[in-house]
Amino acid sequence: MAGEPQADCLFCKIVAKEVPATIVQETDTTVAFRDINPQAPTHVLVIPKAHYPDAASLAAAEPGIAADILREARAVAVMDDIVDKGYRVVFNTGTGAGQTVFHAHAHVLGGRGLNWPPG
Ligand code: IU
Repeated sequence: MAGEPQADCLFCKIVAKEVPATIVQETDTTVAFRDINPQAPTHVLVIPKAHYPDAASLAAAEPGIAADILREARAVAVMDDIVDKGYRVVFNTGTGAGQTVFHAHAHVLGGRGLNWPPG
């Protein structure tokens, strides 16, 4: 069923604390943890506890939780003190855009200059 944990999903296992992660924030609906392969001094993933394969399907089914993700992304930036310098929130959506884990997640990146356009 939509939103239910998936047995083969790594991020569902992080939500369930079955796989370790450096969790920095947790709410009723979201978990934020440091990316295992950071691309910037701050690289945190904010994920919904509910399983949706990407941000678009999350937003369609649970717009309130999609908003929670954006609010928590900002809270990560405040926590890591990167708001003044600027930061980026990225939802890779689809294999062609670089999505490799099919549980919706926002990348929060900052702490260094970020180029545009991204690669
Ligand atoms: P992507 O947008 O789906 O490519 O992002 C997946 C991210 O999940 C990527 O940056 C990985 O480094 C990160 N990640 C992680 O933090 N812990 C893990 O065990 C695995 C991937 I697998």
